[in-house]
Amino acid sequence: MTLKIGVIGTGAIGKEHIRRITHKLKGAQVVAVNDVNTEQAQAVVRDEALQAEVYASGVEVIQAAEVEAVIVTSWGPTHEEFVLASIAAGKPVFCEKPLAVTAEGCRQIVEAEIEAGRKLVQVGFMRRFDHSYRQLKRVLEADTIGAPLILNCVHRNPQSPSSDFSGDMALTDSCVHEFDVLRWLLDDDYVSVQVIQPRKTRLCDDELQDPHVILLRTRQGIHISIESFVNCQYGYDIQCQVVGETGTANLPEPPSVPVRHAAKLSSGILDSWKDRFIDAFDVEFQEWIDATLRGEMTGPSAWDGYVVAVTGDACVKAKYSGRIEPIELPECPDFYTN
Ligand code: NAI
Ligand code: NAD
Ligand code: ISE
Repeated sequence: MTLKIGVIGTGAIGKEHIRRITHKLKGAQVVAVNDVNTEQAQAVVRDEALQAEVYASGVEVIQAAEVEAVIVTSWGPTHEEFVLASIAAGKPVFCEKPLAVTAEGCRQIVEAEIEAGRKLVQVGFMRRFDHSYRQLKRVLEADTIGAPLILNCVHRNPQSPSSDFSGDMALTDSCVHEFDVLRWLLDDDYVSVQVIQPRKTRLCDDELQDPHVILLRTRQGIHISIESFVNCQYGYDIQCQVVGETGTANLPEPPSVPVRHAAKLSSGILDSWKDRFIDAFDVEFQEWIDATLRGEMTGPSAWDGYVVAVTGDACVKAKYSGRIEPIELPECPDFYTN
């Protein structure tokens, strides 16, 4: 069986996902694409030799008869409309993060999905599929270092991730990956947050505060510190250390050959999320394709997207109030606990 997919948004990550589905993974074919930049959509069809129709709008992709499932990789502010339209069409939809740019938008998606009566939405939180995060989770589940007490995390990009990266996107668009993967890792939820604005780097847009330090507290009382530094210059660097009662556990570093040369010992650091999470994206999409063909939805849900958006909103509030702000979530609906 082959899952026939429509892709909306053929920019950086849309192209990456189209290539992996077409050339690496099994069980799916891209049959329809759209981008507001039509030439870009046409170029990807030509360059990847796709047998796919270029549609004039995202909604036409969703409604196309040959499209059985949808991938949304357009800019964040467009996601809500396309996810709601996919639910209305009864089609499974994989949406890159963020699910919507406001918590209210995510809540509407949650309500529409519950109303539709079956799980259709998966959010692109690929770190849950990353081998190194899965290894770290196994160490915690085996109780090797006792109960987790403190997490020290780092999310650094060499430069701002996109040309439209502005305002509080470090909190609402970039650290969303930590917000998702850490509650998954700990099987916990957040209760409060404080955001610290350290001395600002000179090597970024004048408007942008960079770096930030985000301090989260969980229901179990675990203290999490996330340094977000999106213009660190030297590379793409993701770190996570868990301090437990009887030891510590670190997220494994991506493998790199240690080189001894010219009186130096060195090893490489990656420079993009594309390479750091290349295997995670492959696993994420193969699992999504397989589950969708079985009529299931097993990955990060619309509820997970909503929780992350509520956390992002609380971060923004805490940044400007300078205070510790509560993170208040309604009870998770039964629909998402089964
Ligand atoms: P991009 O700017 O390279 O691509 C976005 C594409 O969407 C552009 O080609 C744009 O023309 C198109 N687009 C915008 N509005 C549209 C609309 N209404 N209809 C159709 N197409 C539209 O951005 P990039 O880096 O590919 O990011 C896309 C999404 O992927 C974002 O939501 C971003 O947050 C997410 N992303 C996720 C990553 C991850 O690690 N999971 C990494 C990078 C991006
Ligand atoms: P991008 O700017 O390269 O691509 C976005 C594309 O969407 C552009 O080609 C744009 O023309 C198109 N687009 C915008 N509005 C559209 C619309 N209404 N209809 C159709 N197309 C539209 O951005 P990107 O880096 O590819 O990011 C896209 C999404 O992927 C974002 O949501 C981003 O957050 C997410 N992303 C996730 C990860 C990750 O690690 N999971 C990494 C990068 C990006
Ligand atoms: C980008 O959009 C991503 O999703 C990357 O994974 C992340 O590391 C980066 O900071 C985001 O902005």
